Amino acid sequence: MAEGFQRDIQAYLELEANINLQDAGLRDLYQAVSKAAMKQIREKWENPGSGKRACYFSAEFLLGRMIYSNLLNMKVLDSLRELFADNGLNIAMFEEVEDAALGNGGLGRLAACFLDSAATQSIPMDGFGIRYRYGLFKQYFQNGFQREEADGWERFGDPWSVRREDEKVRVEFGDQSVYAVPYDMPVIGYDCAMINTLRLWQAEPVREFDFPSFNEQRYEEAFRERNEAEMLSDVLYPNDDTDRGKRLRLKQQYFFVSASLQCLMARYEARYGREYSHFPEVYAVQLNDTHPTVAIPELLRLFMERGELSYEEAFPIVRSTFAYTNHTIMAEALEKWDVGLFMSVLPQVYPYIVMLQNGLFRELKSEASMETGRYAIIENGRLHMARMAIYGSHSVNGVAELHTEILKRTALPEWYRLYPQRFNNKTNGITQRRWLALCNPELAALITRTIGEGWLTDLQDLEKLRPYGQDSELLRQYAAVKRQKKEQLSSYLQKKEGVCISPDFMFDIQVKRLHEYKRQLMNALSILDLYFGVKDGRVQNFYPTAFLFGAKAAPGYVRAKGIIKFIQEIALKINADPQVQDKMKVLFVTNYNVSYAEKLIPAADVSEQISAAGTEASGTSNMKFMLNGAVTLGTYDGANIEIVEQAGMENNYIFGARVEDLDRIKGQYDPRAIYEREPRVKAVLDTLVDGTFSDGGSGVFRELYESILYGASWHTPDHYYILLDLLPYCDARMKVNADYKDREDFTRKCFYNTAGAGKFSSDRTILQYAREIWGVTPNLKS
Ligand code: PLP
Ligand code: NBG
Repeated sequence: MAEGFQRDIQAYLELEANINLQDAGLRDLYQAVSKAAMKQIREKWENPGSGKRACYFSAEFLLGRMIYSNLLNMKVLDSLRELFADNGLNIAMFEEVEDAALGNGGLGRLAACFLDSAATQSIPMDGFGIRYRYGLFKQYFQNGFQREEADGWERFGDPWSVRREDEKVRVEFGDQSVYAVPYDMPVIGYDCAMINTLRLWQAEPVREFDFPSFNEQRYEEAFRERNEAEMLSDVLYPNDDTDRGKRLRLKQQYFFVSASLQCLMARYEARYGREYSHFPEVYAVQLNDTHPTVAIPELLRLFMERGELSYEEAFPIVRSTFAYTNHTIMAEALEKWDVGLFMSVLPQVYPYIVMLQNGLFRELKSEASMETGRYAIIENGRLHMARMAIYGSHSVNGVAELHTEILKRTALPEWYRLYPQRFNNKTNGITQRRWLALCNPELAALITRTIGEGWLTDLQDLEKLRPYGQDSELLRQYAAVKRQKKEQLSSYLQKKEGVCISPDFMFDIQVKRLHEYKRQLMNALSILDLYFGVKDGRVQNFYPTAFLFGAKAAPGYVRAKGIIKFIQEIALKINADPQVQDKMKVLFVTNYNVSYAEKLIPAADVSEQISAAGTEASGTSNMKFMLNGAVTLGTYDGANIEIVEQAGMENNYIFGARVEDLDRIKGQYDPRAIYEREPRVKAVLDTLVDGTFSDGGSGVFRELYESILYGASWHTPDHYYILLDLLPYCDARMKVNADYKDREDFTRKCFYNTAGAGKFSSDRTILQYAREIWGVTPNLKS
């Protein structure tokens, strides 16, 4: 492949851009390399095989930069590096190309990892979503406050997509009708094991524009239809929980769901006509959270209207088709739609939701003990999407063991009682291609030298590393890799952020969306406690540490933005204090995204995973840190539990209240008592209100202070138990700091984390979905 690939790059440049390799600019090179790669895979891509396919419906795919991972999976990255080097070029130039950030955070990134894993494991699975013109906003800081700007991810074009004009479909709303035009991206498995498709729909007007209005110079009117159509796929909603009640958001959901189902129906009917009973033998549809749940009544509608099936005939087919993944138990993120709004946007779908509700009630009545109220899909003028998702699916899964248990016992116990066999767990995973091979080639090479390259497609192979935990020469090399990644990050930060972070420091990193439950504020308060301790001599022999943060706050989330400002203020103060200069540095990086993650994670010594117990469904950055050899400083929450199970409690730092503890003290939690009792707690919390830091007159620091001590009302102080866990957290932090000084011993802890990460490959996760939910078998011949 490599030779043809190199030839095609040059041919493309000559033909399309009339330029040769040495003289070509970034845009031409990006286009040429990508198109040449597309040519290599075209034939395989066009022949997807005929077996059952899984369809991953997701409003978000946080893909990141595609060029390197595609070339890695095609195994032509090295050959390109050589070709470029021979011509005085460096493939690092493609770092200018924007990430495709068509997702918010964990949920969207999981979808992207699943695509990579399914193609690698030869599982026929296609993704279906929205081709947002603007992905997640770009973040910058002004005087320490987050500001947002539009993210035009297509600045260098989109050579990885193919527009399929002939497969466009109409999508109808109560007040609007639009075209959905598919753009297909190849999803290239490792070593081209399989090439699946990510189909993203773009909204376009049915009429280009209104000519009569145009002639009369009424331009706004002439283009109204176009604007209103394009708006549907214009922008990703920047919340990583739900935008409740937003009409446009509901339209976006129906837009991609309706288009995707029409596409599946057309393919199905080409084979079986309107005999729909075989549908679940051909397609398994996974609903990524409740965002695509309107697919359930929509498919019911299509069967009943097009196939003239009765409800009794159609519903079992629908139910056998869908499976639902829950990604959060946070009440505010469980989608509910106002019935009036829903009816005005989707009048044709609503009657089918009523049918579902009636069907559900009939089922409940036959189970004598069941009381219908707690199950109602339509309740008090609102549609409960999670309830509809559970009723209309044959499988409901959580994303880590603890999370699934909480779903069964606490969040959805009535549903678990009704359908116990439907609930199952699928612990999340990450792709080791992007999150080790690509982002940490130095460690990848060391691992391959030691145990061979099997880990690239079977991460359990990392177990073979374990015996080397006693091999000081290997540990020395492992430590040298970490050092190298820290040096690389350090020079990147110098260039990008203008801040000097010495690679001699310990790197302690918390990167993830900014959310109260993730407790970045607790991290900040604990840094202040250390700072005060170092200054007044309470903390002795402190190993120099760089505290790094990266996070975007939803633009409307005032408290989250206040927390960013607070951390920025702390950074200013500490970084300017000559007394602690050689001990502490604090940095909040700008515009944390997938590509930034690829630089930060391999350089971490400590991975901060400090959510309040029971709130983080799983987490996936925790797995990326682990794989790259950081210890977890975290709570007993989400997948952290499974991480320490694999890597050893003794190789990680778990602190704080557990779910059972919190259940016990619920209702009695009294943060004010802790605040009064513990002078260190009082000292750090008071900095929010005593003038130590400035919130620019916004009042947001006082609001944060009060949210911790009193909550929104007197009855609900701090849902996330920050003061309860603060001192145990500080203690755990000091323990890490002390342990770090024994460099060989600490390196060994890191090493056992890498060695124990095998379980957390998304290859394992996706194989479980395929076998246990979809009944899709890996197609090994392809
Ligand atoms: N945002 C980005 C850019 C990521 O790469 C990831 C996953 O690694 C996440 C968010 C999710 O992070 P977490 O699991 O810590 O919430
Ligand atoms: C997030 C959870 C994370 C989890 C990812 C992927 C949402 C709604 N949920 O803990 O908060 O890792 O989903 O499952 O984004």
